[in-house]
Amino acid sequence: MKPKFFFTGALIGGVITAPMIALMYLGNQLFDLAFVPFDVFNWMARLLPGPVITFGIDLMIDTLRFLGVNVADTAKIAEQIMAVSLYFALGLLAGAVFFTVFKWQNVKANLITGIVIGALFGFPAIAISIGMGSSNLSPLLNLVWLLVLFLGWGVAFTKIYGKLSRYETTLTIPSPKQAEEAPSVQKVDRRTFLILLGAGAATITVIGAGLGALLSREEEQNDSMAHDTEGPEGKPFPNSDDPVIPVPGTRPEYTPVKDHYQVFIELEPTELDGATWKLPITGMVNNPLMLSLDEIRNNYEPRNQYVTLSCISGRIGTSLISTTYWTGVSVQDVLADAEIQEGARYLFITSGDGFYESVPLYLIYSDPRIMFCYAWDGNTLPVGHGFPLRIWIPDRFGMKQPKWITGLEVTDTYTEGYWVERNWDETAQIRTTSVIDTVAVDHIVEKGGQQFIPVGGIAFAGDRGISKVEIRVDGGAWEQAQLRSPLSETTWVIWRYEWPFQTGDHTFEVRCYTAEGELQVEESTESRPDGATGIHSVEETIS
Ligand SMILES: Nc1nc2c(c(=O)[nH]1)N[C@H]1C(S)=C(S)[C@@H](COP(=O)(O)O)O[C@H]1N2
Ligand SMILES: [Mo]
Repeated sequence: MKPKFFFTGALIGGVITAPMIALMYLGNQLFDLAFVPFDVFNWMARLLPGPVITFGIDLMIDTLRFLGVNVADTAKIAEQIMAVSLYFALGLLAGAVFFTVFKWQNVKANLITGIVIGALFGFPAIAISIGMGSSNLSPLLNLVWLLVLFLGWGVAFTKIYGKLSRYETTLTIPSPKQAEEAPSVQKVDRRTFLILLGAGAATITVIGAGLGALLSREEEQNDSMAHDTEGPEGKPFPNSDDPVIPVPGTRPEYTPVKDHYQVFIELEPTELDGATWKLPITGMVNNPLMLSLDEIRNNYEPRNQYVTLSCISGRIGTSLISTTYWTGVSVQDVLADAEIQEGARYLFITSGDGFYESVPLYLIYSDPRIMFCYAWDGNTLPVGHGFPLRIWIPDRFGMKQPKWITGLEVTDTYTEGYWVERNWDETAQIRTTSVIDTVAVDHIVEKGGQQFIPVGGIAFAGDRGISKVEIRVDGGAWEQAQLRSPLSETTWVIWRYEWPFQTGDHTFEVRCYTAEGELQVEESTESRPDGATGIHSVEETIS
């Protein structure tokens, strides 16, 4: 076996796998056909043990941060690039292995061998992809489409293999006569063939991927136009007449839905069909239920709540925190209907993407605000945020709150949630935190002949309220900021502080207290396992 065969095979594998990926992508964007690279990646992520995944994610995030990339925006894209690269590498490997075996065994390249290797490469991939069920089309349609692609891959492979072998034999053992007559012709032919092949593959890849990208951009634009930034249901915000105005440069108090941070375990949000979706409530209940989305909306009293949601993996000053208006029904009401049996202790929630979490029943009984949410900002819950149903639990990080709920089981046994199993904190209570969003050097205010620079940001303590925010500059004394009344008792608080102007390099720091007067943890800790702590600071040169 020569390494040369291996490399030639890998090259062929690459030349035919790239257009195949592009065609899959195009099929996915046009018709929602399966995109195998993501399915294989998601499948591996489910199979691999939690700590390996966590390590991989941490490594990726650290690499991105090191490169100075905004992690919130790009972590998913980096993961998706990894998924496509992995699949491409599998294509190279398959090409290399098949080529080497063909050469070694002197296999005849014909339609049959093409179909056989297409099937060998394709069947595991097709089984995984259809098994993951990421496409909403019928499995049969996907099967036919993927068979065409993979058998096409196999046949293309044997065609190229056959051609190359022919050139090789005519070139390596030329009869004297042939060599005299047409050496250059054959050489040009082989080169021309390779160039044509490369050009053909590149063309299909670029056109397929380009069209797909165009289509997906259009989709995004449509998405963002569906939601606007005004108050929900056309009503004014409850704090609209508060005299404390956010400093320019402070993040929006009410996050436009399209800008709400998103976190999910798979490569893409999970799409569930709202028309056929039903919520089964099973286990230790006297009256098992099977609720449609309409039944949930119509049979229970709706509840509305302004909510700030945040992710436990964010560092101090993270952008993985957002605020919107949640509508749903009290979990207490739904469980009352199901008639919980004595001795039951947990509500085990499963999700369409394989996510799961246990919620203690005592917590649900203690807080009627805990809701099954079906609308955000007055509109149907967006796909990326858990359509058709998600749970909200006040004062808990997002990791405890499944989206895309597909099942509820009332039980007396405890099962660790998806992220708890992966070494994150079991309770995951919100960490009291405060952030400086802006030192507004371009918005100097004058009062009584003195100039001030306004400084602004947020403070958040779950549902425990914020009583005080303090700022200090260059390690001086802590000074009290003004607080704007929040949208609700479960959102962040916007604060502002006016600092007597001084030129030079300055360090601004912020800290806050809960309603009960508890100071946030000032010591710096990592987000794992129970949420980052520490003081947020900003450096600014003022001239
Ligand atoms: N089914 C499901 N629910 C989930 C997750 C997930 O990956 N799958 N991620 C959780 C995490 S870690 C967070 S921070 C929140 C994020 O919700 P959002 O994407 O709507 O902001 O969803 C939570 N619920
Ligand atoms: Mo999260």
